[in-house]
Amino acid sequence: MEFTKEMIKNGFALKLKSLYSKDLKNASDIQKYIAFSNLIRDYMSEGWFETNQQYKDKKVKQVYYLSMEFLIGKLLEKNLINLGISDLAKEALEDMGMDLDLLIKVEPDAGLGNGGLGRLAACFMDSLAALGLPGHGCGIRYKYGMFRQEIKDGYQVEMPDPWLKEPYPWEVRKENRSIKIRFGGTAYMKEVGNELEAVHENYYTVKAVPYDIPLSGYLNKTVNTLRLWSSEADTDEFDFQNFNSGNYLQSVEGKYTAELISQVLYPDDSTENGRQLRLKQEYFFVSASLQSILNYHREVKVDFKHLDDYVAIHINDTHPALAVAELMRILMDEDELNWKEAWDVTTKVCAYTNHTIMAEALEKWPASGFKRLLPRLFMIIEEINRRFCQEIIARHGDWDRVGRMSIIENGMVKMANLAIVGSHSVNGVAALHTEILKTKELKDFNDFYPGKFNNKTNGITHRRWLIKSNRALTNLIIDCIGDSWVRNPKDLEKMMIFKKDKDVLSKIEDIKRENKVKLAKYIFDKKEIVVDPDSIFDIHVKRIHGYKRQLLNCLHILYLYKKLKNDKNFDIYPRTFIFSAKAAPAYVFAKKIIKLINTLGDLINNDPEVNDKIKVVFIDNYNVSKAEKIIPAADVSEQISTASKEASGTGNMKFMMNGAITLATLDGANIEIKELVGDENIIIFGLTSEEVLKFYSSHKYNSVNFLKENQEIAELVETLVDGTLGVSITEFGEIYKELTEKNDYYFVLKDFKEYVKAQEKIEKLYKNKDKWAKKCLVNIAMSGHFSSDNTIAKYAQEIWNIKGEKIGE
Ligand code: 26V
Repeated sequence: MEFTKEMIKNGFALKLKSLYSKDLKNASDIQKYIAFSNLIRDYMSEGWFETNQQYKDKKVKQVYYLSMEFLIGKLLEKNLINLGISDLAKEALEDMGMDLDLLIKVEPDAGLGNGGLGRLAACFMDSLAALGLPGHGCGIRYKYGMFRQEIKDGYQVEMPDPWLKEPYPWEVRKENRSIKIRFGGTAYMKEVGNELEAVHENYYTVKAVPYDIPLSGYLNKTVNTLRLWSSEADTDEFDFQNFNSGNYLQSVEGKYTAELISQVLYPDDSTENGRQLRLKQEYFFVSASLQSILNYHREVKVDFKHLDDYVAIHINDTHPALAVAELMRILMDEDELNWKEAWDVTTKVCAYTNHTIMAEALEKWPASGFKRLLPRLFMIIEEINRRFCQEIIARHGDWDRVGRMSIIENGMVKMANLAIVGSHSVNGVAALHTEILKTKELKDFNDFYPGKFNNKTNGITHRRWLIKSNRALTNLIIDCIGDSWVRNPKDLEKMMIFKKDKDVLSKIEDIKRENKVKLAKYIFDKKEIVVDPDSIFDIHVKRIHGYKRQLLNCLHILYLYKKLKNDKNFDIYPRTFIFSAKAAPAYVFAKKIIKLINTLGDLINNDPEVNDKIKVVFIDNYNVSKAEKIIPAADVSEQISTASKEASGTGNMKFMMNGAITLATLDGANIEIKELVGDENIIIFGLTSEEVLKFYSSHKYNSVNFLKENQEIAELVETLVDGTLGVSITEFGEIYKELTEKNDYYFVLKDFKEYVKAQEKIEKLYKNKDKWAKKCLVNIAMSGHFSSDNTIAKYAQEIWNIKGEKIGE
């Protein structure tokens, strides 16, 4: 489609009229945003139609990425960039006396995810479409996404996020594609002639209604689909009967319980809390997705014995692992494949990604409740397991091994084991993580299935994390090396020839400073804290978790504060420590860390003896849009997890792409960043993963003894509970305990000295502006390797076996 300014202007005015009977003068901002987004969605509809048509006509193999979370953020600007009309749209609106940025601002940030895992899914969707790959997302349309965080008196307070309060212009409800999902009842096998037939009866059904969101590719005609399922009462069934018999209240209750399923995203990204509804959510969206995928392929008349020629199902973490059993169910119970045929094709279709080795995040369900909720699936899983265990015994004759590998063990259904057994590929998300899976956590499985395990290091879409979020840097790069990198992100490496170019280096510095000024202004507007854009912006943003060690950062700040207070000769280069992060509502320790950060902020920012040297800022309600504001302003990227614990990290890549220097442990993808930029362009410190794992297995680390031998650190730890911080001495008792009685599980104390040294190194390097800018440039130049385009190309080739499809050709 050829776009013109006139077309946009007329189209917009028309939309306002048709949707709201309003013109520009009397429409509200939100109405303008909705009308304008509606117009942009119309522009995508031709591509959307053609894409679907072509996939169908040519029966191309398509991948369906099943994920509990899609942290897609705002879509308007992304879609404008992908259509290639962001400048045109801006000018068109300007002609009408309007500011495009205002419309962008009022769009709700779709926070249908917790953190890295959900954002990765969103980056992957962007890359699939950009590469013209036939791939779609399947997930849940949560009525309430990730909670909105408010800070009151330094504490996190969770507020609901009613992101669907206003109509969401990017989605299309497809009522006619609704699916029925069965829960409860009883299941058994019945003899029919010579065959056994599965019977599932006395179940109740919930209706799954799909809402489709178009996913545009970058300057191509591909528009894939993100299909999110919403749960509704199935009014054809029990509800209707109740209604008829006058039992109105019960029918309303039915509606309520059905709607509950897709009501809210679980805000715990790893802890064990409140999971009753979770299994229901998982089956709900897995069953809806698989039924709809198979309905489609039945319509296009695919031979299900060769389903793997047409379909790949990706299991994003264990949350959709039920896909294995659900696919078996449909193939056998509805399409009459026998067990062997169904199993053969299921394992060829499914692939699984593991995103964590944190034991508490590995899902297990009590078998009894599982059986009650999903009796037919439970039967299938028992049979999968029976056959699997038989094979283990046949091969190894080792019952211990059976115990470790069994899908059902000790009355629990282990989702990771189900996903591994039912998939042809299991991948980790960074080289180290995959290595740990293969040699430690999942060693039995790796021995049993040689070749099944592989690595796919995570990536990020450079279209959002550079082009969209850092326009000035994007323009500078294009001035320097042209724009081939936009399609081939590794071409960013061409920037390396400017390593010694004073002019380019100083432009990089200017852009960084400009971004810092903008963030400083934002911080002042929101928090009334004045921060100096010429100080080092040292940024730690990610979910709060013990292993991510925000506490290590806090202790370092406290250390600087004490030194500045007590030692008149101590001087440092001014620093602004910026944090932004949500804590799981039930994770008490994490919430205390937020209070600690804010307490440090109050203490330090208001103390004239230190506040020209250090400032501490906590930015509320971290989400995708905040990340886009914060990351381009970073000088230092804090990636300081306890080695072995952070599977990959993706924030690390976003910072690098925006020219921050990574301060990191040898964990997750930090290791790969180091290999790319070289030792002189990253600051590494701390225990290695081997050392950490050795300490765990040998029990040789004792934090109380450690504190006895390290007086200075011991004194520092005491300040948490001696009143120095100006709050009750019990306030941080939990944190104190964590470091002492609980033996400092994440090695905060053990790594402290090295962290301080690493921070001193940062300071020294920063003072040499030219050298620092050169390091920034190297980081930017090498960051293209972490574009999710590369990651997705590997998934496509090595796991899914799907090919790019040029739409309209
Ligand atoms: C687990 C649970 C369990 C309780 C209910 C809610 C919930 C939500 C999410 C999770 C999964 C946690 C795993 C996770 O997010 N892993 C992160 O994945 C990123 C993308 O691969 C990776 O960069 C991070 O290092 C890894 O921590």
